[in-house]
Amino acid sequence: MKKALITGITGQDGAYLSRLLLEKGYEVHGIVRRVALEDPEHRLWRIKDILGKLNLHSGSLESYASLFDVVEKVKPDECYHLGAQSFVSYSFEDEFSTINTNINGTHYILSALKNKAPKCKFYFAASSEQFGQVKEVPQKETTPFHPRSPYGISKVAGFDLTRNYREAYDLFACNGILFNHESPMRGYEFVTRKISRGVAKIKSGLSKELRLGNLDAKRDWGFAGDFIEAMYMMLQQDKPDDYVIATGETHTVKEFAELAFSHAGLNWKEHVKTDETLFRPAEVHELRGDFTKARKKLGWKPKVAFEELVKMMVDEDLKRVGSG
Ligand code: F7E
Repeated sequence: MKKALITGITGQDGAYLSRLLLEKGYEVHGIVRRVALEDPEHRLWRIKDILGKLNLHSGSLESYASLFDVVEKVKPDECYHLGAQSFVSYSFEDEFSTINTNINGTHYILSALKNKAPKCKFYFAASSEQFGQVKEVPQKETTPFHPRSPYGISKVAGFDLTRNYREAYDLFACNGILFNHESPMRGYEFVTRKISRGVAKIKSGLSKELRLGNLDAKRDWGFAGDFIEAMYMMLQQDKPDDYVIATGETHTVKEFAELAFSHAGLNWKEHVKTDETLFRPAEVHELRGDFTKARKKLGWKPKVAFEELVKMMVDEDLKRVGSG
């Protein structure tokens, strides 16, 4: 039985990926913070129904010793490094902690694998935020990086570390440059889930308005359930490589909101208020990914279209607040 180790198993992608790997017959291990183990109701809600099938280990991306211990104990065949401080806005408020945790965490895990499980295949959750002030549209694997946030900078460093461990130490290490990927399991701080939940609360009378930042920002939004399949596929190839995973389509925040509100029979203009304090100090405007390489080499393509994704998220939140 193959063993997989996932950092960030309690997050959106970890929850989808662990289900996929269990279905494929893997023994699935996850690294979680001690506080999460002590408060499973709130912190492990995304993996609540599969907890009995998972092997959770307490550890922190800030502690080399804890990661080393888990890697030594599990000796995984595949490691998916998804854990990070992943909220871009927050990275502007506390750039030191985002940069320290994200860069060191990636470095620690790579080093632990090199020392204790050198045959383990490694996946790094790289990000479209690395393209930042984009040098071309659409962005592909060869597009130069110009990150525009501490988060983006930390991901560029993680990308380079991953590539360097591949080139210098022969580790089977891949970078998945994933564009935004959303689902009903997305955290509330991200704009898509903020909107879908906001719509559900307004529809059910729990709230009247939704405050948003830059409505003109454009993103290439896909479905997380599709994107995690690409992570798995990358580690099943003969050779490690880097891939852009995206839908190739962009939409504005305004379009997302318009569609989400109208799906619930509401007019977004009556409820959405723009709040200047939610604008970012530096924004990335036209992120759109070219996934040709992933399509040709992995045979991957997105299945869920934008409209379907918005409706799925709104429907699920309507159910959760009890008005669906
Ligand atoms: O923002 C705008 C905001 O926070 C999307 C992470 O998974 O994807 C995600 O990063 C856009 C931005 O995601 C609000 O200014 C407007 O332009 O949902 P977001 P993100 O920053 O794109 C990448 C690929 C990652 O790697 C990240 O980890 O929406 N926006 N109004 C707003 N954003 C938020 N959060 N809240 C607003 O009220």
